Amino acid sequence: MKEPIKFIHSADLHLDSPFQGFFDLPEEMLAQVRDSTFQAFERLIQHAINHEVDFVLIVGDLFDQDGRSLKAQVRLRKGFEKLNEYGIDVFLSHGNHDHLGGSFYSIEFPDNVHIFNEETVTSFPFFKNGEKCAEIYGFSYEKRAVIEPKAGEFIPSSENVFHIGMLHGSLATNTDHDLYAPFRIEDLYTRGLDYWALGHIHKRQQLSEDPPIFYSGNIQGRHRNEGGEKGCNLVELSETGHSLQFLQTGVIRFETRSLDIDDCETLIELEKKLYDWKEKLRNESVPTLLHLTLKGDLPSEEQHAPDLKDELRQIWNEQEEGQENWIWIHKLNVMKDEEMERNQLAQGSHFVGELLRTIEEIEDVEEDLRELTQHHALRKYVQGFSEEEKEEIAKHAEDLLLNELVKEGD
Ligand SMILES: [Mn+2]
Repeated sequence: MKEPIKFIHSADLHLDSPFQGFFDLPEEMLAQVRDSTFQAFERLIQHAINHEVDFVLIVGDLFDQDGRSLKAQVRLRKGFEKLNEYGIDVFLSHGNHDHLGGSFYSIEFPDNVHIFNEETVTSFPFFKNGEKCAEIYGFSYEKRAVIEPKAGEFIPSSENVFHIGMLHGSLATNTDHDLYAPFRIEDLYTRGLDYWALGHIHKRQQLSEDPPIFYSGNIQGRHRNEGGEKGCNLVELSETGHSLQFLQTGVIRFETRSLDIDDCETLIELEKKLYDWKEKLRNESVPTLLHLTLKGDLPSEEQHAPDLKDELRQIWNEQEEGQENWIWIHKLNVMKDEEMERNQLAQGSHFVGELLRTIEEIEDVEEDLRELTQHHALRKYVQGFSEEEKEEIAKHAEDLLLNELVKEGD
């Protein structure tokens, strides 16, 4: 009779993600955003303690960058020390973002932490009350990319214990992400493991029911493409089967929403509509960074200042300071017909669609303009670009690319 085990499957902590491009966020909120990956990690630790799990799995990308910040490593050690006090083990592997070849301060973790230290799949036993009850298999990235398939290296022993695989990689059919350690679901099925803990894809998803094959997703969203609830899996394995529960860890949420404003005839009506709508959104949520699209035309009777959109955003955001579950409109769009068309184009699976989506993902053109703004000849005249100017530069670049691409002939 196998002793049941209970553990947390997490991945992609991306501790100390920089969260660039939030220039106008008030200091207090910005501090909350910048600390969110750490806070989410603390929630993860607290879940492990509250649920009295046997161990925690972290499947790669603990750090956001090759050069792991000292702060991230110290906070990580603190969390692990806390788990150690409660007798909870940690099994971790490194992924493409925090591969073993990166430069970092070598911080010693407590004895409860077991690290997969090579690119070949190896395993650790797990003991409970002196009895071995699980074997955990995994590997770490030794360099930034592991392009070989790894599934075949997961070979469970014949022992009558639970066999768990930790794999940081992507489905071979996934074209949206860098294809690391690619696998097909069939490759994992046939290995005979009891649970597959996957990492790398930040969106939580279940690839198979039995055996359970899961991406837990990351523990904290970092931009608009990582929206919604974020967390980890609480897993229980027993002789009779398994049970799974999602535990939320995200402390700031990214949301992309749209609101119809065709029925608003005045700016006052619009103001009121958004206010009511925002209050409804607030009830269901932690602090939120919102990408909002107003669908329709801004009420036309008023004389429009050229920066009306930005002014509205500022007015709406001012109300949020000091709120506990604030909702900050990070990007505000008003969509008219020609933009609808562009958006339709952006949804296509062709090259132009791909290009438009890539442009949308550029949170901040500052990076791309740096070389220009730091040029000595220009620096004398240009201090930097305003949000509006940057938006205009990005829009202009997009138009230029589109024009070139849809140009017929040559
Ligand atoms: Mn990742």
